[in-house]
Amino acid sequence: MAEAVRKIEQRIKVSDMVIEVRDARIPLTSECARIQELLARKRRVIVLNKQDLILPSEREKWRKFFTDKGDTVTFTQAVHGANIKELMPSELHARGLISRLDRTLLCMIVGIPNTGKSTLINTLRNFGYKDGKQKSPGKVANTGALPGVTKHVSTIQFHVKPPSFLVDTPGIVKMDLDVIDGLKLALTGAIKDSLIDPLILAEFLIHMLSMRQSTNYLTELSLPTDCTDLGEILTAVAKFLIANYRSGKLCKYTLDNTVPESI
Ligand SMILES: Nc1nc2c(ncn2[C@@H]2O[C@H](COP(=O)(O)OP(=O)(O)OP(=O)(O)O)[C@@H](O)[C@H]2O)c(=O)[nH]1
Ligand SMILES: [Mg+2]
Repeated sequence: MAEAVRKIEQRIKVSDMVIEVRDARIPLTSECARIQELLARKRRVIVLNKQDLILPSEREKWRKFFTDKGDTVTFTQAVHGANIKELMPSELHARGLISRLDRTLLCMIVGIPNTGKSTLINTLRNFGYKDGKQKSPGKVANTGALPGVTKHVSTIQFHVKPPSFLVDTPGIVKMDLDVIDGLKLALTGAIKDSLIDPLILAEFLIHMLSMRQSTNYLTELSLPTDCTDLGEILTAVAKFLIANYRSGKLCKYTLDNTVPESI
């Protein structure tokens, strides 16, 4: 990882600008902390991706927060291309993120794991080629639901005129994570599931949902809306499964074998 970070830092220094991709569900915790100092000295747009996973009202609150701080932000849904136009060279120029449109553009994509960096690259490339009236080139960057898919730094063209390139990079994890940040990152898929006990993660989720008074799931489990006890919730889930089996909603399998198994 140290080697990858060193390479990324070198490439940032020679790039025109940086797109830092964060997860819209954790706009602060998903900052690329290990290289923040370097990023603060570059022209940068903070892309808050996975906007589909937060409420529009939250989006506007966070947009104001970043804009008031002087940051340039764009909310995207990379999988479906929402707001991708804001990252095209002409728009980057209009927003003061690049100074010229008559020469080659090199743009670094950085972020913590699993924020959608590679997905964004594929979408930008498709959009960029269409923008230049070129045939859609298809997917080039590997993507996947688990963190750590991209292992190497690679450069990908995404626009023809001006010739524009994106540099895909492996996700950079913060070194000294505190417990709460670790749980938020695990819950949003930025760190591997094998590193955290799912029961601890579920308890954290229950706590967060209760703080946001988002407790419809408890009503569905016939539990009081102030229940925060994981044991009670797991028992209610067990009862829910049994009741749904009995009513035929879960599945319609017979429990007996047609032919008794031979010994
Ligand atoms: N809901 C939602 N999912 C998305 C969005 N963009 C990407 N994803 C999903 O997020 C997961 C991670 O996407 P990647 O593009 O591989 O993420 P990455 O940042 O390149 O990940 P690493 O290479 O592991 O650092 C995939 O399952 C994508 O389909 C989005 O806008 N909304
Ligand atoms: Mg990737």
